[in-house]
Amino acid sequence: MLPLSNVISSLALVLMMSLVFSQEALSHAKGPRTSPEAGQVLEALPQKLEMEFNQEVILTRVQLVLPDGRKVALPLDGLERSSKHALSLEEAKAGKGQYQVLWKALSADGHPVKGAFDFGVE
Ligand SMILES: [Cu+2]
Repeated sequence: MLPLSNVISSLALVLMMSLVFSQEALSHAKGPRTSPEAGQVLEALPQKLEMEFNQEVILTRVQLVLPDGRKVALPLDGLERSSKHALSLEEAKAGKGQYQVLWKALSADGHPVKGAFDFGVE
């Protein structure tokens, strides 16, 4: 017969493994693929910023840092849960230079995710 401590450690191992696998199944959002892409140089600011994640997310904040350093909060699409978001850049026209996007989102697993990338207009 197995000593009780062995049984307990086996049970603990099984429990840990199941936690690891459930985390995998519900892992948080990766990406996003964006348009404009990171590092892209454009001739003009596009009308929309597009972001595509590997799962549905809720965007909680997206800011654009303009070439002159001003930060503009982009209007969000409500609290829509989607893997694809397209935000208007109409309010952010600021000519040539380097732009930075700072974004925050809520993953399907409830974890906040965030990122930043740059693109240029020449
Ligand atoms: Cu997560």
